Amino acid sequence: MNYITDDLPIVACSTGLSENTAIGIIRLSGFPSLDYLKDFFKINISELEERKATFCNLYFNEIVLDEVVITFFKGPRSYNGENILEISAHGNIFNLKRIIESFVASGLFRLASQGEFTYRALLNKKLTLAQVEGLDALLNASSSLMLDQGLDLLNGKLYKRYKELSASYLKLKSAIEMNIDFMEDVGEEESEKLLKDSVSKLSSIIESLNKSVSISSKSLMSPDVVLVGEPNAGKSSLFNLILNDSRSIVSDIAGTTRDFITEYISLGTNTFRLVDTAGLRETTDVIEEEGIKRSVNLLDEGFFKVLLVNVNEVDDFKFSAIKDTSFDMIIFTHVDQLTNKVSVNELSSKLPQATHYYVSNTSSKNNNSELLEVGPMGPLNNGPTGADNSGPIEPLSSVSESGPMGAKFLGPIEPQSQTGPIEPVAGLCIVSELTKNVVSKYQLLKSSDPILISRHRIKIEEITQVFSEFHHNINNLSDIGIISSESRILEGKISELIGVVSPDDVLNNIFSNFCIGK
Ligand SMILES: Nc1nc2c(ncn2[C@@H]2O[C@H](COP(=O)(O)OP(=O)(O)OP(=O)(O)O)[C@@H](O)[C@H]2O)c(=O)[nH]1
Ligand SMILES: [Mg+2]
Repeated sequence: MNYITDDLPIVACSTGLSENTAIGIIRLSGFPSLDYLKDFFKINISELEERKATFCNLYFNEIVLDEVVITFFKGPRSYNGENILEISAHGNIFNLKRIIESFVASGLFRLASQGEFTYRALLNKKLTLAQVEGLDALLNASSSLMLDQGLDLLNGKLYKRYKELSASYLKLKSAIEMNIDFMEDVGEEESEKLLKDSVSKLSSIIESLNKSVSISSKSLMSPDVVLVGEPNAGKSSLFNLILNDSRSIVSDIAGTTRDFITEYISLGTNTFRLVDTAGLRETTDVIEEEGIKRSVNLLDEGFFKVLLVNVNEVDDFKFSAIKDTSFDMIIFTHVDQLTNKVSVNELSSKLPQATHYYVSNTSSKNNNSELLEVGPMGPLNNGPTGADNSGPIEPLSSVSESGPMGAKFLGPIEPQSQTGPIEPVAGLCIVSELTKNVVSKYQLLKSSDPILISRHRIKIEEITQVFSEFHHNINNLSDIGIISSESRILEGKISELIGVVSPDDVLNNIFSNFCIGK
């Protein structure tokens, strides 16, 4: 797609043509004056007041096409700097198409390309590249985080961080120039101090930007809550419990779920994809193996990772592909089938790392929770006070609550912080604990100012890399000529990030995402 287009007047529907709606908005842009439109409106069109809605008929070849409301935005005080007329017509798809075809058939307008209204706004300096990218994010976002990012770009919040980067770079550049040209006037010590100070300021800005891109954008934009575990651990049971529906097949045949199953859940203002996966085990069955491979991939990319473990089978836990995964939650299931006294804390030490540990049945069965001992647990349980906590937990029935479908929940266990006997939290069930943890992790990541636009992420990574070499050379007191030439590479990258330099492929990439009429 090539966006170096002509400047002919263009027309498009800005509200989409995929289904009938009450109102559809057609936009005309780039016409020389209102007089240009006189054959379409029998009112005194050239006297039309700016930014004021006017009800009138729309004509083509002397025939009324529709009753419409028109609003005129005179360039350069318009969205893209050109004369724009917005026509609110009846939103029947056929009606809107007929109107657009009439404008094109008149020979006075051509159909706009994707994003062409906005492209003209960029050319006419009504929007910066960052704002255009913000619009792109806003129009194509599939998560509330991406919507927020779009707004941050549009209103310049993110751009402010980039400006700070650019200003800090310029300070460094002048410190380098001073070092080359005016060292004798300023003095060696002063000049080197200036250089070091400006490098360290720039370094902290780049570090903070780098932090903002270090979180996987996939996991933030389409966050998956992934349930994994060995066959029969109770993944599908928990999946159904969360959905309050028998969506996934539950059976005592190990390997029931062969491929992953997904459903969307709304928590707060965010939507998460809940994923039930194939039980992890070594297998010679090719199809099951493929299902397991997919499960592990989903886990790697997942936003919130939950490991379910049958509390009776921890010693057998051996699935190597996930042993280095850091889980958000480990849930010990099948508590009701306990036959021997076990220590949850001891069991945890045989499993991958996790932030939270829970004990909960995932199906309604009798329990043997008096056999479950929470603590002491060695290194994982060294809390601040170091108190001994070897007591068995309270019997399940007295402290837990039946969740949907009769699930029993024994309470959260926080090995790192727990010092006394675990007091299971009454009145909670595992589903609400899980959802609470998912939401709070998402809120935490959201508050860390992540940058999600992929072009920005790539540029920030490039800047970090170039800067690290540059920094190395400064620290090693390399030749100031080399430092100066490296700083120019850095400058180029920063300019690209800010959008001062926007190669055609960048523009094409952005605008190819836009819908027609924007
Ligand atoms: N006693 C008891 N049974 C449970 C518990 N959770 C699940 N089950 C039962 O264990 C069996 C396996 O449960 P699923 O939910 O199908 O297990 P899964 O992890 O999805 O298993 P695969 O799909 O084979 O990987 C079913 O018969 C469940 O009813 C629990 O906490 N206690
Ligand atoms: Mg299953």
